Amino acid sequence: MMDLVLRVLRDLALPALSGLVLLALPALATAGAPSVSDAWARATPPGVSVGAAYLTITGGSTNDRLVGADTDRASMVQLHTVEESGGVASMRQVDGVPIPAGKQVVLAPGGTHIMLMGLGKPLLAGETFPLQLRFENSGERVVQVTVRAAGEPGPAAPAEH
Ligand SMILES: [Cu+2]
Repeated sequence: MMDLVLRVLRDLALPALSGLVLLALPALATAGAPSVSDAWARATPPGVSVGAAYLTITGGSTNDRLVGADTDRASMVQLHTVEESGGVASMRQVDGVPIPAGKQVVLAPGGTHIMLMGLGKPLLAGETFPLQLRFENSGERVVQVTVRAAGEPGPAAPAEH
């Protein structure tokens, strides 16, 4: 198999070969990257300009960090955690969420979430929208976020907070 690949490569003209190498590099860079599943958000009522997105990230073959996100639906997107002090829960912006190799990290209501601020229009149950995630080591990736009705628990968060 390798012999065949080498023979094919040898037969290719040099420009085509360098093109192949350019194509192969991004694929190599993302091999073993974290995987993302169950991206969802709760529907927002009319007039409310903030929302949150949640998802499950499974660490790849090396440690990584979620360092940011972006979507056309919101003018500003931040990573938030929820902290409790004196019985009061409050949100705090963080500059990254560690994604240890092979470990599952669940962003869910009551905990770490992706805060969507300045929503141009409400998030409607049943629709989906693209969310771009930025990882420190494995780069950018776009996931589709499913909007769920306000009373509906998320796939990774059966308990209501
Ligand atoms: Cu928040």
